[in-house]
Amino acid sequence: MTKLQAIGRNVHELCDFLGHGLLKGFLRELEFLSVVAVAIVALSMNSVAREANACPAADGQVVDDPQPACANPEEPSQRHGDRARRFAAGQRDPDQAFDDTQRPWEDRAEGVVRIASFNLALERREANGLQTELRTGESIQARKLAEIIQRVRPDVLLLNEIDRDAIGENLDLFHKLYLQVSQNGQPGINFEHRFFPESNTGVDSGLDLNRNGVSGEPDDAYGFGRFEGQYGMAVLSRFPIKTENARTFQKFLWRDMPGARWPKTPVGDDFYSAEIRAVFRLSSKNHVVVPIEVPSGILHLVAAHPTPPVFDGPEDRNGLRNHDEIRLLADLLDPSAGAYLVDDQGRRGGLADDARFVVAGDMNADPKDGDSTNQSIQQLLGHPKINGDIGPRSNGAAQAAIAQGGINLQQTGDPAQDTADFNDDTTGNLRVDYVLPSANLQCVGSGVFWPNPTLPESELISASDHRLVWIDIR
Ligand SMILES: [Ca+2]
Ligand SMILES: [Ca+2]
Ligand SMILES: [Ca+2]
Ligand SMILES: [Ca+2]
Repeated sequence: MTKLQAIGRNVHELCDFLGHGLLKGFLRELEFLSVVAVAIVALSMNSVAREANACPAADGQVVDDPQPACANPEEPSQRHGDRARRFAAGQRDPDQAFDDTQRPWEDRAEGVVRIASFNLALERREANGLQTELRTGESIQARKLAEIIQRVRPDVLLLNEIDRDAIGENLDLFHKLYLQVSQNGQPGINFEHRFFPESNTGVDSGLDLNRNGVSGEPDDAYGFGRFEGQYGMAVLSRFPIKTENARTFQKFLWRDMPGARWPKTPVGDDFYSAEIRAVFRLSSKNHVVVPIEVPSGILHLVAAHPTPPVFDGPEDRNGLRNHDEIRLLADLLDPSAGAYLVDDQGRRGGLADDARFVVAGDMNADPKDGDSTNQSIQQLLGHPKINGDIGPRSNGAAQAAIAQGGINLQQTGDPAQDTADFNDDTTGNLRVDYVLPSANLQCVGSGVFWPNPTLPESELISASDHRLVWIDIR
C-alpha cells in the first residue's frame, strides 16, 4: 500500500470511527481533494528538504489563535472527531490549520519569561558514545536540536534524555559546540547557568529488580540504563541558578512515601522482596527543585522524567512507579502533603505555601490515552497549586495524527496537544511533555514546536521523537 493509499484508508477509517453516514458521503467527496492536498504538501516537503541549507524566510507572521494562548480547549473527547474532520478537509479548516505561515514560537509578548521542556533523545548505547559524537561539532542530530532551541529561544530550558558522563561534559559540549553556534542562519543562544544532576539510570542496585533471575542488567539498575547517566536530565538558564539551594531526590526511597503503590503479583503477593523494597529508589532518574532568579524573583523549576509505564508485566511495576514518581512531584508542591519528603541534601518538606514554580518534564503520562496507571498525570493537572488549564498545542501534531492514522484515530485526547510521535500500531502519539505553571503565575502564551509540514523547519523534528513544549509567564 502506498502512503497516499494509506492516507485514503485512514480517512475511511476515520469515517467509520465517527460513525456518521452523512459525514461519510461528505468525506468521500473530500477524500480526493485531501489526498491531492497531501501530495502537494509531500512534494513541497521534498523541495524543502533539497533546500534545507537555505535560511527559511522568517516572516514572523502569526495567525491569531482562535483559543486564548493559555486556555485549554473544550472537552477534547467531544471535539476530537469534529477537529479531525476539519483537518481532513485541508485548507477549508476554519482554524486555518493548514496556514503554512504559522510560527507561533515567534510570537512573544514583551517582558515574559519563556520556559521550555524538551526530550532531546540524545542517548547512546555506549557510555562515551555521545561525548565522542558531540566533540566533533558535527552531530547532525545535535545541530537540529540546537536549531529548534534557537528558534524557540527559551530563557529556562529543561532537557530530558541527554547522557550524563561522569564530569558532566556532554552538556558543556552541546552548549558550546551547538547551542552557541549559529545553526542554519539562526542566532546562537547562550545559557550562562547550567545544572546537570546525577541520574539513577544505570546505577546498579546489586539486586534482580526485574526478577528474571539475572542481576546486573540494565533493567536491574535503579533506573533503566546501560551505563550510569544514560537518559540524563539538565537545566539550562539565562538567569542565575541558585545551585546552593537546589534540591535533588535521587536517593529518596520508595518505601518512605506513605501509601506507596508497590506492585503485586497476580496472586496478590508483593512483587518486590523486602530486601529490594529496603533499597528501592523511587526516582528513575532524579527529581529536582531548582531555584532560578528570574527578573520578578525566585522561580522554582520542579523537574523529573518518570519511568515509562510500559516494559513490565501484569504486576504493572513501571506503571505504578510512574504514578508514584509523579506523586512525588505533586506532594512537593504542598507543604502538608510533602512533609514526609527528605532530599539528598538532608532537607525536609516540600515547597513553601506561596512559592512560585513551574513543573516541567517528560512525564511519560498522557491525560487520556496510552498506558499510564490510574490517570497518573491528573495528580498534576488537577493539583490546586497548578494552573492545569494550560494546553499547549500545535497544528503539526493535529495533522500528524490524521496523516499517521492507526491508533491515533482511536484515541480520545485532543491530537493537537500531542508532544511525542510514537509508533502508531502500538501506542500512537501522546501528550507526555509538560510545562505547568503554579496558579500564582500569569501565563500569557504556550505552544509545542511541531511545525506545519509545509514549513522548512518541520524537517527539524526528526531529531527527536518528542517535541519542545513552552510557556510564557509573567
Ligand atoms: Ca534482572
Ligand atoms: Ca505497565
Ligand atoms: Ca506516530
Ligand atoms: Ca494523541
